Amino acid sequence: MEQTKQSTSLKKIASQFANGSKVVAVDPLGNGNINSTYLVTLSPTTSPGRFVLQRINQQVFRRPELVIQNMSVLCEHLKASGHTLERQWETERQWETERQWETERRWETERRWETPRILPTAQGQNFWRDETGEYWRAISFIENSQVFETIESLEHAREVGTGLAMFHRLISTLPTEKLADTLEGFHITPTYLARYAQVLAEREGQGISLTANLTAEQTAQVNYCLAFVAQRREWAHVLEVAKEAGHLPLRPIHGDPKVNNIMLGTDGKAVSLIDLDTLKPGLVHYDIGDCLRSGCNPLGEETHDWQAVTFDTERAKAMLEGYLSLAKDFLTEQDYRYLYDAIRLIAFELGLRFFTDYLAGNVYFKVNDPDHNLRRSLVQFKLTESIEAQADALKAIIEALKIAEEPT
Ligand code: GN1
Ligand code: MG
Repeated sequence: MEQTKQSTSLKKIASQFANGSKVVAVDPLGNGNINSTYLVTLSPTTSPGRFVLQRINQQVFRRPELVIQNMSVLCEHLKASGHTLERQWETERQWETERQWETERRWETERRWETPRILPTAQGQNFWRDETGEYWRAISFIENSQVFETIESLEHAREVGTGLAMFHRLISTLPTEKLADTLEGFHITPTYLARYAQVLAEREGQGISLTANLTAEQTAQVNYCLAFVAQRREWAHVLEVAKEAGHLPLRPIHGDPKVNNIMLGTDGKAVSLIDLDTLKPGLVHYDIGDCLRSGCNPLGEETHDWQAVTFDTERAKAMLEGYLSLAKDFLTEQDYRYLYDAIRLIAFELGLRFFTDYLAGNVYFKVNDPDHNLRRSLVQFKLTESIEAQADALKAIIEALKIAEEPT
């Protein structure tokens, strides 16, 4: 009954963006930890027949309209800079000119590339607010492509790296001032450390031990996490110190380029970076680190077998090769210098974010059970440990790639 009610209202919401077409189905899409995402199917005579519908989590994104605005800024930028080479007009149904369907194709690299776009409501608005104040938006669906949860081969790893570089190149000419800071402190590790200290202090203030009511196994896990963070507290400022020192510049970034946000076409080539919620100014190092912590963990970030988690340097090499094949032009000597730290840091940072959320009572990331965030943090900390254990090998890979990519 509940389900029927929910899907009826989802259909009603989806129809705001359907421009008069009949909404046939609204199905959950992907497994995001923050927003709720659906795939909307329109009646078979409609083209394109599908789009993505998303409810923006206002607990996380306090100003959802800015998240949407950033995406529109990107669309405008791509259009203005001529990266929308192929225009497919929706003449059949005589949609307004703003509802043109565009794809970025064969831009410089002779590869198909598409960037998801905001689809307006019939009133021309970029979002729709329901009666409870929730923000909903519609985004174009990238057809003829596939999402993967984990890396399937070294070629896949290479394509994931190439896709990230493709996106970085496309947005590199977008002035950062044009992008709003939609999530203050995002990927600023010292901010996460401060929040962690605050949560620990609050728990202490309640006078209840962190391990009260836990099993012996859970107690050992919590103690492992506490010690893990304590041992890396000082080093965790590394990228922010480099930024402050002027070694690393602010650039537009994706913010969340994990494996399942980099879509591959039917030919196995990267075709799109989706999930543009965290498009904002930042360091490309956050993106590179996030992409590698996600792609080089063969067991995936949701595994229960956290003790077996390792970082695969072969995949890292392939991903970096792919990345540098398109991004070498805009990487400086300093950028290379911080690559290893970035890979180590973003894995650590995500572990810290999950662990803090576990201690805070799971208020940020969606969870399936109360220990979910604890398990996720153990996975990221084990991954960090494996990165640290292979530091020399990873640094040698980066150095060799740097030399290979240097202009002769
Ligand atoms: C969150 O919701 P999702 O899955 O797109 C998070 C990312 C994390 C990721 C870990 C805004 O992304 O930073 O890396 O979970 N997004 C936000 O899976 O915090
Ligand atoms: Mg995301």
